[in-house]
Amino acid sequence: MFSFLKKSAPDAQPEAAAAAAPSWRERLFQGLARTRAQWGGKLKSIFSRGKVDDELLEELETLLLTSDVGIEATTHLLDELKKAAKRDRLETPEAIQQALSDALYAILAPLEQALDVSTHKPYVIMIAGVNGAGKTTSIGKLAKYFQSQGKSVLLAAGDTFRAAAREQLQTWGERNNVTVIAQESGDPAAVIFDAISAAKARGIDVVLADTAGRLPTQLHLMDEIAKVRRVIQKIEPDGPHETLLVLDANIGQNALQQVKAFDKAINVTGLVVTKLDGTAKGGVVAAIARQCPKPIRFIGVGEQIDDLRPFSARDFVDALFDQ
Ligand SMILES: Nc1nc2c(ncn2[C@@H]2O[C@H](COP(=O)(O)OP(=O)(O)OP(=O)(O)O)[C@@H](O)[C@H]2O)c(=O)[nH]1
Ligand SMILES: [Mg+2]
Repeated sequence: MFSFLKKSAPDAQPEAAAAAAPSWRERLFQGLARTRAQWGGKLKSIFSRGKVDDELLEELETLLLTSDVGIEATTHLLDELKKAAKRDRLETPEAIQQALSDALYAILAPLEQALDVSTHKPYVIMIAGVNGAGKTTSIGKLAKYFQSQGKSVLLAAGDTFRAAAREQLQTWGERNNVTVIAQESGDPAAVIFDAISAAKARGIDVVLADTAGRLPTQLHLMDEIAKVRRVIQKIEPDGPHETLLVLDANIGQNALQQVKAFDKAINVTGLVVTKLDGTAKGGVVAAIARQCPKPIRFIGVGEQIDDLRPFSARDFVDALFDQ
C-alpha cells in the first residue's frame, strides 16, 4: 500500500466516490513517478539545508526551471517561499517543502474546473491538438468516463485525414458500446455536423468529436479546424460547448505555444494533459497556470481506458510531493 493512500485528503468525499478514489490516486501516483523522481530526490537534498537562504533559492530555481515549471511560475514560487520563510520562520526541511507545496497548490487550484455537460443536450465537445497528442485515445477514455456518469455518448470520426483514424475510433466505440458516426467523405465538418444531427435525433447527452492532428504552423489546417467550428455553430449556435486542446506533457514548454495558437484559431475552453506517466515534465502544468491559464479538465496517466480523470490540484500536488 502506498503511503499517500493512508493520508487521503482531509475533506473526505462522499463514501461512494471515496471507494473508487484509491485506485485512481494510486494510478496518478504511479503515473507521476518520473516527475517525482526528478524533483523528489533533488528537493530533499536542497531542503536538507533547513533554512531558506540564497543558496537554497538558487538551487531550487535551477531545479524548477529544468522541470519545465517555466520562468513565471518559478519566480512566483520562489517569491512565495521567501514570503513564507519570513512570515513562518521555516526552519526544517519539512516546513520548507510544505510551503513550496502550498504555493504550487495555490497556482494550480484555479485550473481545477470540472466540466459540466448537463448544460446542453447534446453537449458538443470538439477535441483538437497536434499529431499524436492523445486525442483519439482520450476520446475513448472520456466515452467511458461520461457513461459512468450516467450520460449517453456518441462519437464523431472527424479525423478524415489519417487512413486508420476512423477504425481507431470505431474500436473505441465498440469497446464502450457507443455509436460512431463516420463517413467515406474527406470533410471533417460534414461528419461532425452529421453526428450532431444524429445525437439530436437520438436524444444523446454528449457528442465527442475527433479531429485530425495538426501543427500550429500548418496554417491551412488551422483554418480548416476553425471552419469545423463554424460549421458546428450552424447546427448548434452555442457550440461547440467545450473545445478541448489535448497536450502531450512530454512537449514541456512547447505546450504554451500550442495553447496560444489553438486558442487563437478555435477558442480553447479546456485542456486535457496526457502522458504524464511517461515524462519528468509534469511541472509544465504550473507554467500553463501562470502563462496561459485554461481549465485543465482531465489528465491522462496511461494508455488504459481508466487512465484519464478530472484534474484535481490537491491530488496532483500530493502525488508530486509524495505527501
Ligand atoms: N503513456 C500514455 N500514452 C498515452 C496517453 N494518452 C495517449 N497515449 C498514447 O499515445 C499514442 C497516440 O495516441 P492517439 O490517441 O492516437 O493520439 P492522436 O492525438 O489521436 O493522434 P493523431 O490522430 O495521429 O493526431 C497512443 O499510442 C496512445 O496509447 C497517456 O496518458 N499515457
Ligand atoms: Mg487521432
